[in-house]
Amino acid sequence: MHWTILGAGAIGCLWAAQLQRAGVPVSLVLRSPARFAQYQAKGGITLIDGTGETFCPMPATLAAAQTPIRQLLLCTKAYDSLAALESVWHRLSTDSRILVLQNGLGTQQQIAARAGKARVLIGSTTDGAYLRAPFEVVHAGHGETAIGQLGCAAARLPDLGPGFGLQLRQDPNIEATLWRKLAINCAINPLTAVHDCRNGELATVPAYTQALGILCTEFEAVARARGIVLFDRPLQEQALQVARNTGDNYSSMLQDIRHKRPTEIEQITGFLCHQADLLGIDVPHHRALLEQVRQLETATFRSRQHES
Ligand code: KPL
Repeated sequence: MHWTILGAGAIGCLWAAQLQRAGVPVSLVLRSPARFAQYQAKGGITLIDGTGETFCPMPATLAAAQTPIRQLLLCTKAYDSLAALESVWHRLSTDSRILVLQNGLGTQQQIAARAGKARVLIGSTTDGAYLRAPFEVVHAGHGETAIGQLGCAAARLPDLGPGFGLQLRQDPNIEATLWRKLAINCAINPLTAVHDCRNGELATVPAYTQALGILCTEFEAVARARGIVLFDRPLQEQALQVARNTGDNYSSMLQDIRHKRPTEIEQITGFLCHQADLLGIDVPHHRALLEQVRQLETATFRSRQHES
């Protein structure tokens, strides 16, 4: 069955290219006429991975088109996902299925509330990918995508065809998986954004490692109070392992700051601070980072306005 991809960032392009390569009918939705024209000039996505470069041609439509959508992969930035969903709402029917794949927490629940839990699948991925240029994606690290449904342990994996080249896992407790990813993102992303450093430096610069340790302890207190089981070792060890494994990379949050784009801080650290408030738990170090990243965003936004 046809897949429609909304959100042509790194993960959206990776999934679109993999589907096309597996012989599954797939198309993109682009929301602005300028992006649509930019895509039409290329006519496809270039996938760069261990097998070399593959050009994967596929059609695209503007969000405002009328073509019905049966299976939607929603993989915009978290802060944009509700607006993105609204832009194609008129193309969805009660039979349409939606797979949401994004960072952070909070918006998945909002999308499930808007569309109805039963037709929304939620994913969490450890695949590493980045855009070398618009619609040209590098699959930099092979991971796994866990997929499940909020409040339902038995949801089935969506039909992606037998030749689909990404690793998938049916997840009976996707909410806990999202919390684990959130824990890693809360420990690594804001720190790298404010220190303008590679992930690996969090494990080699003592002051950064110490700050990461405090963030992990604060996070664990919230997770414990929420009854969320994180990892089978302390969060600090797990986060440092991820920082080392992705040592040469710049976190997605730092990349957003450097490219003067909005970050997902509200859906990552902002979500955690909100949960902590509800539980009456103090998370002063996360709160301080939330403010610092907000200030960085404001400063980069002002400098972008100044440039244009
Ligand atoms: O997911 C990540 C990101 O950059 O968003 C990693 C590399 C794991 C850091 O949190």
